[in-house]
Amino acid sequence: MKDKLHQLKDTALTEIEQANSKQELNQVKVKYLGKKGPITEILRGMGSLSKEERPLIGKLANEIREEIAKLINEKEETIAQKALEERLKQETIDVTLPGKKVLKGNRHPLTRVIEEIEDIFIGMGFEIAEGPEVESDYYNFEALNLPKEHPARDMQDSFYITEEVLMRTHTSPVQIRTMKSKNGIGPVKIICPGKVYRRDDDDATHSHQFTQIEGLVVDEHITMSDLKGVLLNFAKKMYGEKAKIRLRPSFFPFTEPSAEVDVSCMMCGGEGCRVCKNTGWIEILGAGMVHPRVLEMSGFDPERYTGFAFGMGVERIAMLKYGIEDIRHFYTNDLRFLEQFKRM
Ligand code: FA5
Repeated sequence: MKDKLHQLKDTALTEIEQANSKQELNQVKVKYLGKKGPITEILRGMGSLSKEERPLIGKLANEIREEIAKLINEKEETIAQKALEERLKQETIDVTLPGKKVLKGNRHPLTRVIEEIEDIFIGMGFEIAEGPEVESDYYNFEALNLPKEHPARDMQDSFYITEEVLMRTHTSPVQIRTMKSKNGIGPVKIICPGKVYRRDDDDATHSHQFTQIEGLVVDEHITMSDLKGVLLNFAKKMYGEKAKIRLRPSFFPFTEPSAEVDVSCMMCGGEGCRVCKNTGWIEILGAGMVHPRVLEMSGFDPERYTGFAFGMGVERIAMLKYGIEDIRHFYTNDLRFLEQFKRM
């Protein structure tokens, strides 16, 4: 019986030694320490032993069972430790590997130009005013001296929502809203940047949605020379100290007199080139002295107050600044185009 127990111990030790996984070790545990295992069987058959043998064999069987259990526990820990080491090895972070590049966005060229223009005018004491893109016929046309059926409405083909509501065709309605909010008391000195909409066919220089910046100054003793001075300063800040401007007579129902304003060609410095069609000048905005009727309709006394206003297309200014030949580049969001403005 003694020999049988020692033999049992030897095979159990070999099997524990050879077990390489938790499952294999579990099988060994069940085989030797389970209720139907050989040691339990020996202990159960003790009744057939002699009185002297019984305590000896009982003691030995218990010792061997304890030793097997101890070894199984130790092996369990070794296997768990090994598994942990294996996992840690696999999960090791290699800090020397190059990191994943995080793509950084940049400001849209139109946003840049809007901010640049805003900064120039803020530097001259202007404030920024905003208004709704969905506008009433009254603010977009009527209050700007463009009554219904006025032929000059054809200058701005419109997207109507109802008879009385439309997508604003220019930023000029913000002039009216601002003047009305002042209850007839000057001064007013604002610029109004924002999106505008026209039923124009899209081509290289026209878009059905584009951006304008409007300017308005109303106070006592404002003259056309104030308008010229402000616009000349703007041109110099935007296109360089050598920039010149010229005013050509024009017509807008909301200004009298009205003018188209040209800036000396920034490509050739006024010499004449393809961009300025050899004239040396490029048209950048419309302007004029606020029509007395517009002042009156907005609550200002035209006997006391005068004012000037101007409106420019931001895309046009940006195209000239960066040499962009097609307005549609601003809206198609082709990264190859946008990324060129990353470092500017
Ligand atoms: C106006 O919209 C007047 N409200 C400007 C103004 C304000 C004049 C205050 C006097 C006093 P005009 O329709 O010319 O004017 O438009 C102004 C600028 O918007 C143009 O010079 C041009 O640069 C730009 N523009 C006009 N239509 C389009 C279009 N479809 N796509 C892109 N830019 C356009």
